[in-house]
Amino acid sequence: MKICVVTGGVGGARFLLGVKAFLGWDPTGPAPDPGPDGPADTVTAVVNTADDIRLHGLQICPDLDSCLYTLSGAADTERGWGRQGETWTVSGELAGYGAEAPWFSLGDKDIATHLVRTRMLDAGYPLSAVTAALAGRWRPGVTLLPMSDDRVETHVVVEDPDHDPADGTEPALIALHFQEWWIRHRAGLSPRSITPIGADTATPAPGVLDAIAEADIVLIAPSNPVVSVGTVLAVPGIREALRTTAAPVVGMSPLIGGRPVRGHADACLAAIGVDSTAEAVGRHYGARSSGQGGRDAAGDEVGGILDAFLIAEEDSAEIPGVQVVRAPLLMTDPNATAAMVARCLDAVDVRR
Ligand code: GDP
Ligand code: FO1
Ligand code: CA
Repeated sequence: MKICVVTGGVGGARFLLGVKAFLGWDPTGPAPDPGPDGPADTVTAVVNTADDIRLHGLQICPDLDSCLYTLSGAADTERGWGRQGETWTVSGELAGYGAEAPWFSLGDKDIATHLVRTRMLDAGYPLSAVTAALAGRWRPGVTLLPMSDDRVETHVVVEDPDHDPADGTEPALIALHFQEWWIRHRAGLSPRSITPIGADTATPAPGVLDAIAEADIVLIAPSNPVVSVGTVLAVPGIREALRTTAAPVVGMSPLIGGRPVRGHADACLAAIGVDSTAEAVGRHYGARSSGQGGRDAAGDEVGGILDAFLIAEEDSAEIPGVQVVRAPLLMTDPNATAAMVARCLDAVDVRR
């Protein structure tokens, strides 16, 4: 069967480990060799690239790299990003020079990935080709497609944190790159807006629309609904592809008991006026069927993308036009996640 997954980084990568486990694959190994009539099963991930950042002249793609490293067993599973067995010599030296963004730690092994990627990009290869080349080494088993080959960057508008309230003026508004807001400020500055800059003129990367159209099922990973899933949906054509594919579309809540399992999705949801509840996230994604709206990051009414939505057993949700399924939603290990995948298929009567 063909499974297509819309995903961000750390959470989505862990979800993809479960998709591989569900198919009986080694979660951190390559896909099984295809039989004489081609592979029995394929998994294609449409990965968020709006976290990407250029630092020290290097193009860094956090979500693609989290998927690449996690699905090949090279990731530091505790941190969730970057390589296991990492050293930080170059990063320390960069800080010694007062180089930019000391709050963004770059591991020595990780830097090699950015050097190879940047060289290929500078030679004119699109990000999708670069990603395929990097996957040639790591063999993640899942086909990793950037959502777009065009530059899209999430920026967060906040009140200037250096503003001195005593000087009696209003604080200025400044736009921070998502990574600075997320890491340096730990998402602690309340966002006036979160915008994937460049999304409106971006086009889906090669293979993205086909992967969605030809899938037997599309799964929306329990990724950050705003800065991982929302940014993918912001690329023109992708939301429409999800609304029109013959495949059922099943999502799942990244919140359990009203809180993100990790990270700051609640701060992101608040920025777009969505409550941190499974129900609110499900309604935000909206129903494919009755056209009951989802809303985009700007809050505009747009067609919904879901047929079904998994929520944790302790939660409840009423989502017009969407079948709600209660299931254990903690991705404690690939097999637990595989059980979630099985519940997604059951919910929409998709058989292996
Ligand atoms: P990022 O791009 O690195 O932030 O990672 P993602 O956006 O792909 O995933 C982050 C989201 O995954 C967070 O909002 C978490 O709440 C969610 N998440 C992480 N672990 C789990 C889990 O075990 N279960 C569920 N349901 N969500 C999880
Ligand atoms: N996350 C951090 O919290 N601190 C870091 O210093 C950091 C460095 C970093 C370097 C490369 C990379 O691919 C990811 C990195 N991340 C870091 C994670 C990154 O912020 C991710 O985008 C988030 O996990 C949200 O997607
Ligand atoms: Ca991300």
